[in-house]
Amino acid sequence: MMKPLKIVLILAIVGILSLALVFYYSDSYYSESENIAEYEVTFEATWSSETHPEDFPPNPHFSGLIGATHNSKVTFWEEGQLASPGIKNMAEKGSKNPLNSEIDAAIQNGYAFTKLSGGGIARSPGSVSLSFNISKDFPFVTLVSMVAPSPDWFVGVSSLSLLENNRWVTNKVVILYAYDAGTDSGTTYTSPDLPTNPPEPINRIETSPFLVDGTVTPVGTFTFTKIS
Ligand SMILES: [Ca+2]
Repeated sequence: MMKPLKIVLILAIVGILSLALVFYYSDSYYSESENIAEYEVTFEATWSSETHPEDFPPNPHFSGLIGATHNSKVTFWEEGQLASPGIKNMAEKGSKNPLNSEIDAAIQNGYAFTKLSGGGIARSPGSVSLSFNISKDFPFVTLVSMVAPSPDWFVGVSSLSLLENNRWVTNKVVILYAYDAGTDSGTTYTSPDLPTNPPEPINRIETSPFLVDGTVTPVGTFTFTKIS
């Protein structure tokens, strides 16, 4: 017969071990399931003749969304930096190429995880959504669309982190202002092509036609929502 004290001791050890096991597995299960998240982003365009009356074009639209999830080793565009060929073509023509190739190269080099490619907005105001996967090793999202028609104007986010304190954000709203890619010097929506030579750094447009009654007026929002 074992002494009651011994039995209690054994039971206590077994109890602690199984508790530790449960914690170990629930922790790894948690990390596993949370390593990759799925998000939906909705581009809500508000740009209209009411918000931006000056020279407002008759066919206001936005080109197809294009972007990537990536790590900090790659930047596809940044205010104050020159536009890549991909950003130039997106901003001037609404083309996804060669930005597509720049993203593919980043994926091949291990700097990007997923490519985001979706529809545009055929007529602004309007909205469009797309969903994508993102990983904790690649927690940044870059996503752009051309303000069209325009010389080289676009909206988007660059290296926006969806991870805060190692947790996925459930909802994030980004107010979108128009940027100038610095590659065409036209000053109105429908200006003829006028290449900027040499190119200038990307900058937020704080003048006409986005300066409305003394306020730089946004053209829409991106809303990122975690769906799983
Ligand atoms: Ca320009």
